[in-house]
Amino acid sequence: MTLELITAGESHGPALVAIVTGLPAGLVLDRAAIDADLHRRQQGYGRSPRQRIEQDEVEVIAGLRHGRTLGTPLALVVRNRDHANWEWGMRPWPPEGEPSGKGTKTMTLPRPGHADLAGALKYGLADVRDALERASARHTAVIVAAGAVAKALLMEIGVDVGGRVVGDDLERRVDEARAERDTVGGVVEVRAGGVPPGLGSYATKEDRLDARLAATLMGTQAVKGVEIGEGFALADTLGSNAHDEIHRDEGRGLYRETNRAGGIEAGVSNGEEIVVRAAMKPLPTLMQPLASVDLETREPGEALVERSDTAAVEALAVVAEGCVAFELARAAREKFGGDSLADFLAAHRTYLERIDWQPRTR
Ligand code: EPS
Repeated sequence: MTLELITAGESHGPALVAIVTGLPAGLVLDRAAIDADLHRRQQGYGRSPRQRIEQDEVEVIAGLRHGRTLGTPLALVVRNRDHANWEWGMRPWPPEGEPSGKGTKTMTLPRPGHADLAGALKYGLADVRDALERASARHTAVIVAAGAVAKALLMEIGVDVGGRVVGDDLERRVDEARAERDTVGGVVEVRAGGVPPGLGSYATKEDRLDARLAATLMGTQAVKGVEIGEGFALADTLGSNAHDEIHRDEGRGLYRETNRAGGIEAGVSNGEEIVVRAAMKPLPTLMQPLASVDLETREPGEALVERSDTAAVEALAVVAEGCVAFELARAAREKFGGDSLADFLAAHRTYLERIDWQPRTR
């Protein structure tokens, strides 16, 4: 038993779609909780005017009845309100009539750092819009919706996941960058408490929980680095200072005083808090464009300029939280299985009875 996620949707197309398979039957979902996460993702400092157009909310079109999962594929939809302004330009079928609205001009000047050039070459596209639409971080809205569903499942076994921006001077950096018509990146951190030891496995690379968390975060737009626990700093540390000594007392069972491993050893959760960080590069759509080449004329030019964010780091904190939650929920489904929520919870309870460990909160 595992949890899978497949998504579809373009930034200015009609909607984003996520299908989640492998949920147990009987999980209660709270629409307001999913919408609250969608709202949080939109609130960050430095976002573009696009966020005033979108007011993301989830629609569920399959897999749920009266607020409870059926154990069948769950289909989530988040509509793009901005599509109304792109109706001709992003119409799925060949448009008739005079071009109108946005997205009607062929874009041939790729932005360094976005998908434009790689996508145009790879797929043989004359209009880089055909690449950037799917590559856009607008996609993260539906990732957050799926993550909120995963968090509901994790809450049932006492696992709590939270993301935040690392560093407190983000607003100043955003203001400075905006004044220079530039963009900034940043670092986010996700912590998960209450994760039992034994999620993931060292059996294969694909099973390793740290590899899976790294992959889901690295698969998120603009992420260029991921570390688990003390990550890169461990490379400069002696072994005697790098590992987390094992202790035991009657109240807590087995525990560690330190958590340099970020809650994962050998690709398996060890019962301590999961700590993972992701580094986001500055966004590639610049109001002072970088050098590019016109793909049609092959002449030098300036990269295309269009409405964009100055920063989306606060949004990434919410997205990364959803990504980590989904991966932890997937690992929990693998470990505890069960067609119904009751079966899943019973397997979790039996396991906790067997091991010498007490849940820790974040
Ligand atoms: C994005 C470009 C901008 C962002 C978008 C991600 O879109 P637009 O060109 O429509 O202004 O606003 O992010 C979102 C729409 C969102 O909801 O997060 C990009 O190129 O990745």
